[in-house]
Amino acid sequence: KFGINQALQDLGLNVDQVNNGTSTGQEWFSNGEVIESYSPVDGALIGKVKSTTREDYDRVIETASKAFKTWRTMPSPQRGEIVRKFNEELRRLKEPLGKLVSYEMGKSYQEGLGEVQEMIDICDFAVGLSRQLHGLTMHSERPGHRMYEQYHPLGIVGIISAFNFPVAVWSWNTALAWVCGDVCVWKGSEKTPLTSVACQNIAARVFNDAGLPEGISCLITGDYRVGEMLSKDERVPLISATGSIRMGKIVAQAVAARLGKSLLELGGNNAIIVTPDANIKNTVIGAVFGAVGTCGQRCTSTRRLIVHEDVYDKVKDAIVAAYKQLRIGNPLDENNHVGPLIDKDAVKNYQAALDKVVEEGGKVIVEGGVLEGEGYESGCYVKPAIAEAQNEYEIVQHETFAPVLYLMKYSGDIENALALQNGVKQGLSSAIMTNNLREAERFLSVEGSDCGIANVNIGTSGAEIGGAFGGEKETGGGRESGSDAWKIYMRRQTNTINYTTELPLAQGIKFDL
Ligand code: UN1
Repeated sequence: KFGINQALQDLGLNVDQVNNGTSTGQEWFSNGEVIESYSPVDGALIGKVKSTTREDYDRVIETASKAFKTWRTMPSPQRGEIVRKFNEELRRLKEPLGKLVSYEMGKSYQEGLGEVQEMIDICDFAVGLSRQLHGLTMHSERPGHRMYEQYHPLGIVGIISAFNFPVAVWSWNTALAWVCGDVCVWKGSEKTPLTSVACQNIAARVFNDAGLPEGISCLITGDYRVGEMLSKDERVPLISATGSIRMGKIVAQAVAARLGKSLLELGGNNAIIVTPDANIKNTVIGAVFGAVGTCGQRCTSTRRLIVHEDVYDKVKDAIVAAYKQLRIGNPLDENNHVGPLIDKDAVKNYQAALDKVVEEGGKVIVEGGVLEGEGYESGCYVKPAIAEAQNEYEIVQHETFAPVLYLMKYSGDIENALALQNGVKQGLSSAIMTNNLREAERFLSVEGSDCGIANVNIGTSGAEIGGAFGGEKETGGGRESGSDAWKIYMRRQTNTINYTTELPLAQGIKFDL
């Protein structure tokens, strides 16, 4: 039987090393109330981590501000070298870290490993990027002048992450921010404090071994009150926050009130459009993984399946048949497809969503329910459910972080499917299953999907790190991870240099003295 002591030991830690939730590197100090971590896998109390007080927080920010002065002067390829070393540690510890993620959060071991792989991939990306923090040069309108732009580090980056990707989202931010020359203060989820502490230990060791000062990687722990310290703090120029739309609106307003920058990655309400000539086998794989993977707790999880009437019954039967094959149970047992929800509150939200969809007129076609008995003692295991529903139902408009899939029908052409797909407030991920070029291109066109991610013939979840990740509308507009997402972690400076003996003014203005 897998236990927490084993998990920590495999990571080179012991229980005494994981009871402080505040750290600037080698220094761990925390004087706030104790947060208890229960594994949703077996219900065991697996850790008690002290949260961050205001005094602890100020000490972190002061140390981070000091560290920034050193870190920002190090050439970025050398910073990349540190990220490379951090990556070597991640590669070495991939299995135990993946297991801890799986045990504390409840996602399958395969997905825990996948999450650590995302960390490894973003570090590789960041190392290359450390030699490519390019600005443009432009031609000046004045003779004997040169213009160019350069990117400088911002300072302290505050990272607020959620329980569902307890390690990867931190790394998407930190790996880029570090090569950009920023220092990071991370508030992980209070639902997964041990994974945060484990990651901070790995990072701290790497920075310390390289002879770098305290404060480049910092951890703070606690609930929204600790998040609020960050979002209101003028010393923190950028807040990158991942979580609910409700949380995002609060953070965005606090950061905007001080004219800080925010990067928001909030809820999704992701749909797959299934067209008449879709490959049904691939549709089923994409939709089922999208809906039940991570027990429906990804921001990219598939919530809605918009199926053309010509193939509706066929798709419905195939999906229902696939759900019958799902094995629900301990996520560390690789025979299972679906693990538990994060906690009992999540179970309540799941049940409420199923009640609500029926109340609004929906028809449950794959029954849900909470599992009981041997192996399900934590009370967090639920059956993935499917309901036929209408897009305008209030519950369908809302993101429920659970394995509940809404099935709906469209008729006529792709416009009608697009109207449904775009007819929600969120705009993260979207997909179309089609072999029809016109439909695929229409879906990707200016009149198509309004989401930050639009996929053809793959599902809504499981984005690669190389692309910019994020979404529109209430998803918050931020972009993390690949492409040029790094730019938000830096400040852009436009430089004009006059190498003549004259001082001509721009716009041809004459000003003779
Ligand atoms: C999230 O759920 O917050 O695209 C991130 C995906 C993963 C990341 C999800 N690569 O599903």
